[in-house]
Amino acid sequence: MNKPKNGYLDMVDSPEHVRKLTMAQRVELAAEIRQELITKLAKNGGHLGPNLGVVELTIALHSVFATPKDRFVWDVSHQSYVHKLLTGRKDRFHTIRTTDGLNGFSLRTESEHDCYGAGHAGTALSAALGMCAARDQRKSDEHVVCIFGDAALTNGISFEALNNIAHTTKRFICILNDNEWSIAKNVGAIAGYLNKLITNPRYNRLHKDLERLLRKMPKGELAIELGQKAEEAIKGAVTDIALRQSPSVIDADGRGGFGSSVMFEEFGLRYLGPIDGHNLPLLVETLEFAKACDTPIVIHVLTKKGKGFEAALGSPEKFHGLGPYDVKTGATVPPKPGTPPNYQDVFGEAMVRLCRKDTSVVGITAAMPSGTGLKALEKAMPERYYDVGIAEEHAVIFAAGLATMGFRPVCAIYSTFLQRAYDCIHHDVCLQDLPVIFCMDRAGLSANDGPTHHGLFDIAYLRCLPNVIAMAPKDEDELVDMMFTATHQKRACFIRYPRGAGEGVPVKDQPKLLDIGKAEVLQPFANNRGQKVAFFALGNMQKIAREAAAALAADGFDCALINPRFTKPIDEATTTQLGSLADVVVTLEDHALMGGYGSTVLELFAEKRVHVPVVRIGWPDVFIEHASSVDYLRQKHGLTVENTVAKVKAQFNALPVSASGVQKPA
Ligand SMILES: Cc1ncc(C[n+]2csc(CCOP(=O)(O)OP(=O)(O)O)c2C)c(N)n1
Repeated sequence: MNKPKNGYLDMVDSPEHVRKLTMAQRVELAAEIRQELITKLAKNGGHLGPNLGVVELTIALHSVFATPKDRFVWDVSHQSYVHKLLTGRKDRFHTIRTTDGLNGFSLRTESEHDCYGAGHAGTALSAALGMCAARDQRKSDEHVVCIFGDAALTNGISFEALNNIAHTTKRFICILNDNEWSIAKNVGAIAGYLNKLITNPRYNRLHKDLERLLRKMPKGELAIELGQKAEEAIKGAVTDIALRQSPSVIDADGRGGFGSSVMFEEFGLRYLGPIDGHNLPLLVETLEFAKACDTPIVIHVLTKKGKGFEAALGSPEKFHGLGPYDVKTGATVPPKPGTPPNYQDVFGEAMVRLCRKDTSVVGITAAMPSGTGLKALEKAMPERYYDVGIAEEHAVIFAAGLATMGFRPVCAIYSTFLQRAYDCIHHDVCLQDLPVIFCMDRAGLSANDGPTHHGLFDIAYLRCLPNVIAMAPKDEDELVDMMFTATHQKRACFIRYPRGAGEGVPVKDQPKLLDIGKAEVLQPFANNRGQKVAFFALGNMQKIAREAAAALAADGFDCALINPRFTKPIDEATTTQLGSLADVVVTLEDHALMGGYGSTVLELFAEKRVHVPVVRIGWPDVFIEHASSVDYLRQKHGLTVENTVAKVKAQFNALPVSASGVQKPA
C-alpha cells in the first residue's frame, strides 16, 4: 500500500487496517502514533508516559489478534490510548478526558473493542481469567490477552489470580509490561525480582538468540514448529539462558535460587522474556508463538515510559499523568498566581510537622507519594515513611499492626482506592478499635478521570461501622486541625478532603484540638422574623452554602450556616436544636446522597422527632461521568447555588400558608 498523504494512521479506522500494513509500514505507524499522542494530549493532558511506552506493543497485539472477538484486558487501562486510536476512535481522540469525550480508561460502553472497564489497579488478570473460563465453558476459540504493568504485580489481587490460572485454563496470554515504574519508581521485592531478570547479563544474548530463532521459522510452519521443537528451543533459550545460575540473581525467588524456573513458572505459567517491547517484529513473532501455545503463558516485555518524548523520558513520574503541557519542552502550565496551595501539599507539610513533634506518627502510601503529598515526608524523614506499592489492603492492615504497638499510622489513600480495603477497615481496624488515621484525598470529584476515580461513597461506607470518627474540613487550616486532633484519639479517624487548591486560608502555626462530634456554627439565626433556613454544609460545600444563604438573605430569609465538621459522630445537639428552629434545613455534601451526610441528618431528625423539611444537595444515585471540569458536573447534577436556592424556595411554596399569611411547615 502506498503511504497516504497524511500518514498511515490516517487510514487506520479499525485493527483490520493495521493487519493490512507491512511490518515496515507498522513501524512508521508507531512513529505517527507517538506524534499523535504527544500533540493531542498537550491540550488537556492525560496519561502520556505509559501510552508512549506501549505503542509497539499495542500495534503488535492488533497485528496478531482480532478484537472484538479476541479480548484485550488492560490493567488500570490508563495505557489503552493507543488501543483507542487503532479501534475506530482516532477522530475523537482529541476529546479524551473532556466533557462528552472519550474516557481516559477502557469503557465497555465506549467501544466493542473494550471488553472490560477499569481504573483501579490489579483487576486485569482476574477478569481476563474469568473470560478464559467462560470461553472454555462454551468451547469457543477466542484468545484472551491480559496486559498488566510491573506495579500491578505489587497488588494482591494479581497474585490471587496468578494462583488460579494453571488450574483454570490452558489458554491464557499474559503480557507483563515492565517499565520499572509505577507512578513513582516501583517498590518492593517483586520490583527487585523483575529488575534482576532484566539486568541479567545474559538478557542481551537471550534477546538475540530468541530473535534469530523466531526469524528462522517460515510463517506457514510456525504453528507446527511451535507445538514441538521450537517451543522447547525457545523456552530453553529464554528461561534457561536468562535465568539460570547467575550468582548475582541467586536469592531472587526466596528459595535460594531460580533453579530451572522463575516465579511465573512456579505459578504454572510458561515464561517468555524479557524481550524488547519496542522491537515490533520481535513482539509480533513472540505473540504469534503465544497464540499457538496450549499452556498459559506470560511474556515479559520491557518498555520505556515516555519513549519518543525527551521530557517524558527524563521525568517518568511527572509524565505518568499530567495536565496540559508544552509540546516542545514538556513544560506544564504553572498555577495562576495567587492560587492557594493544594490540600495535598498542606497535608504533606502537616505530616512532616506532626512527625517532628510526635514520634509515634508515621506515614503510609499505597504507591501514591506525589498524588497524596506524602512525598514531603519521604524527603524530610524517610525513616517515618512507607510506600507499600499498589496494595491498599496491605497498607491498612500494616497500619493496624503498627497501631497495636503504640504508633499513630497515617494512611494517605484516595477515597476511591480505600474502597478496596473495606474489609480491612472493618475487620482489622474498627473491630479492634485501633487508632489508625486515614487521610482520604480526592474525596469528591476527579473530573477528568471519571467514575473510577470520583470519591463519592466514603461517608456512606464508613458511617455504618462502629468505632469510627469521620470528619471533613471546610478549609486547609481545618484539615491540619483535624490531623492533629486525630493523633490524640484512641480510635480510627477518617478525614476526607478534595483534590486541588484549598480555600486560601492560612494554616496556623499551632493546630487546634477539636471537640469530637462538635459542629461549628458559623452564622446563627438572626431572628429577624424572616423564614428560617439552616444550612449544614460539609467540607468544600461551604462556598455554595454561603452564596445560597446570601441570595436567600437578600430575599428576606433568615439563614444560619453550620460547618458540621463530623459526619460521625454528628453533633446531635446542634443539629436537632437548629433543625427545630428552622423552617427548612439544607444539607450539602460533595458525596453521594444515598447514605451520605444528609441521610445521617434525616435519620437523626426521625429519631428525635424533629419535623422539618430537609433539602439534600449532593450527588444523585448514578455513577457520575467524566468531564472537563468539576464545575460542569456540578452544574449538570445540581450542586449549585441556583439549584440550592430554587429547592429551598420550592419548599416554601409547597408549605401550607398560615392564617397570618406566613408560610409555615406542616
Ligand atoms: C487500586 C489502585 N491504587 C492506585 C492506583 C493509582 N495508579 C494508577 S496507575 C498506577 C501505576 C501503574 O503502574 P504499572 O501497573 O506498572 O503500569 P504503568 O503505568 O507503568 O504502565 C497507580 C499506582 C490505581 N489506579 N488503583
